[in-house]
Amino acid sequence: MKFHKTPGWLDWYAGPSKPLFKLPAGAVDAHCHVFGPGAEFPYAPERKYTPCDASKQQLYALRDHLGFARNVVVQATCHGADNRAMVDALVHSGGKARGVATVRRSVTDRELQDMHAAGVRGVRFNFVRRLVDFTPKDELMEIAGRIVRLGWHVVIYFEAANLPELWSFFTALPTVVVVDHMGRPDVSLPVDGPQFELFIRFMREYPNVWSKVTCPERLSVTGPKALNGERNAYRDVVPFAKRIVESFPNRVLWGTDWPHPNLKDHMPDDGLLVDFIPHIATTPELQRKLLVDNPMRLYWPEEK
Ligand code: 0GY
Repeated sequence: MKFHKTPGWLDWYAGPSKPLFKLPAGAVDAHCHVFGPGAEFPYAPERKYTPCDASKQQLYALRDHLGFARNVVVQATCHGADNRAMVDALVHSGGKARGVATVRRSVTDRELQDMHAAGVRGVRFNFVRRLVDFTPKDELMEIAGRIVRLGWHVVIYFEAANLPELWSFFTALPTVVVVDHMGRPDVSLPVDGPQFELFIRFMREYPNVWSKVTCPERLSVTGPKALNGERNAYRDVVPFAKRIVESFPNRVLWGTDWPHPNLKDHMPDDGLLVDFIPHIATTPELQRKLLVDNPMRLYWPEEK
């Protein structure tokens, strides 16, 4: 089937630079996606956008170029609950990729077991209105109750302004809960203001809550522009991510978010994104936890 990408949508950056920051051995890109290719894995009829294709081969070439050892491939909303493209990427990774799926109540135990065998270790619940029509909370809680038995976790995606209304649902989840992109704070607000303090409280009071300190390119107002010729893009996001890394060093993950769905203003250079890491995890110990120890504990616990 031929798909035409949503107008205004940028293609992913084809010639990423080599990062100056040398990733620690065994580093995991813990948030990335595959899109299609649409001819092989059609996009879901209920999708809110049509991406450009981004194949598993292209993802794994980027992994090698940047110096990562492994990937966590997260189901993107353009594929709905059809996990075939993501699962195909896992099975062709030589054991170097694990995944996070989207499932509905109708998923069978057999399907869950097959996904587990392929390397899936979590499900994603999405509360970002521009990306999905919401699934009722009782259905999500039922799914969480089933996947916890497989040792999986729940990944949640929401905007900071919606945390108060989602709080009671999130805090009732019986699994490890991983928040995408720090709960999308408004980084033009103070890092110690009420909005971000609520997120910090969420992590402090619930030790099962983890955060991905990802997507400065989505959150930044100052943008990719470097200062003084240094590779210091997305500077306004640094205080937020750094605070989470330093407050909860054992519950943070990092990922590229390649191929960066829904970006219309600029497409990040993934090499520059990697160079964001030492600004938010400033010591080798914090870097090792963020990039190796934490993702390995969550996604490859049998190797720890
Ligand atoms: C991300 C962010 C976005 C999209 C998706 O599944 C998706 O479509 O996650 C977004 O548009 O903010 O994590 O990839």
